[in-house]
Amino acid sequence: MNSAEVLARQVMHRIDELSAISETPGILTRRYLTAEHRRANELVGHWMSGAGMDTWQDAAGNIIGRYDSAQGNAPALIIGSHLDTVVNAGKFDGMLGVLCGVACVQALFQTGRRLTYPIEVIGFADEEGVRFGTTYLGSRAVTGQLDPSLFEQTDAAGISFRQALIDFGLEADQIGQAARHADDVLAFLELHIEQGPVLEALGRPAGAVTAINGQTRLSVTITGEAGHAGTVPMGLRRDALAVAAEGVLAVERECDGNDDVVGTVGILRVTPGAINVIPGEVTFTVDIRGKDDVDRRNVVAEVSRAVREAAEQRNCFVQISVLHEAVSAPCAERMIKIIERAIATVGFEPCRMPSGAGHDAAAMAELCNVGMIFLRSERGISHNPAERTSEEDVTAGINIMMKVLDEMEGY
Ligand code: HGY
Ligand code: MN
Ligand code: MN
Repeated sequence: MNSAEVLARQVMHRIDELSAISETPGILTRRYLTAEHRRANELVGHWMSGAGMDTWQDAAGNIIGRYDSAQGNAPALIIGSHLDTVVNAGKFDGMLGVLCGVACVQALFQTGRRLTYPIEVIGFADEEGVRFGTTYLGSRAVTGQLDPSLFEQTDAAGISFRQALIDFGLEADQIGQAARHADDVLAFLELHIEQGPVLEALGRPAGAVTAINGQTRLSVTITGEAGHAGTVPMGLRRDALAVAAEGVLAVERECDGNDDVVGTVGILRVTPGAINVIPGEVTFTVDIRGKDDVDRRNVVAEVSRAVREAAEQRNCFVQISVLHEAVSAPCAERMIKIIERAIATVGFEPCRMPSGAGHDAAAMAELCNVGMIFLRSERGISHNPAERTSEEDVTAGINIMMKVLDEMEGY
């Protein structure tokens, strides 16, 4: 086995070890600022130290390893991805990018090689936004873009982001210490699984990402009136779930009508939730993505209008709040070209593709040039325990990333 193959084998074993750290035994769920987040940081920090890096946890709960350069303190290349997961997640989403970054630094360390620039590997603390609904909290702390109003956002148990930081041993008022200055950053590089079927359909292990689609996340609350399922005539009902149903179909209808926009209702909660009670209140989430921000915002406006119209027809109230909005983020042409050349040098046909999924690179694009390497997802499956990338493709990813590091010396 050559060194990349040895490192890939180690990455696969580490993926298994890291994915065993979960809030729920038997499935993988690891949310921001939980005890499992802390354990994951400790384990990844240990691996970073073993790769010759100085390590620390920043004021937002990101775990960071730094491998210094041969000379002075030149701007650092940041390699990163996230360590938090969705509910019942796959084990490659986010973690693979962090562990491949550690593997590449380990390859340099084991051969005593120092580059002309320092490398920092960051395990971002919260990309998925599962706990507080808004994403990129870790990477936005690094770019200095965190809106202080987010600290009052609460999780499903009613714990605020502010309190969760305190419980984790951090302070909301000090999160600004995690922010980096653009002058200290050469660029940001993220390796991530594609989470879709395109590379597999092309028969390629890797691709260069051109842009990360913009996204809007909404929380919609419909308030009607709970009532007896047997006695209230249909015309006198204020059925909140009937309104929500119209909303779910509006998301599907408005996105169906636009090739570049996708929409999902991932969570829907009915109160009081009894078989013989007319639903009095329903809360559901909407996730709308698109590469064109104007298209995406038009779809959001159309969905909002349809929900309000359905509510009016049923004498219900609607509250629509924007949990999160991220504009579409382009990858830097120079980084795309370097990644394409690296893919070709390693022996594969390069290709370019947009990312329908959000990534920390979208947040980091506010601070510096970003580039993303996509690796093939088997059957295009992700956000699902069946999510998988082969060891062979991980070997290709490590070889590609090493070639990118070589080229970044001239960036
Ligand atoms: O939701 C996403 O696009 C990403 O997995 N956070
Ligand atoms: Mn994800
Ligand atoms: Mn991800």
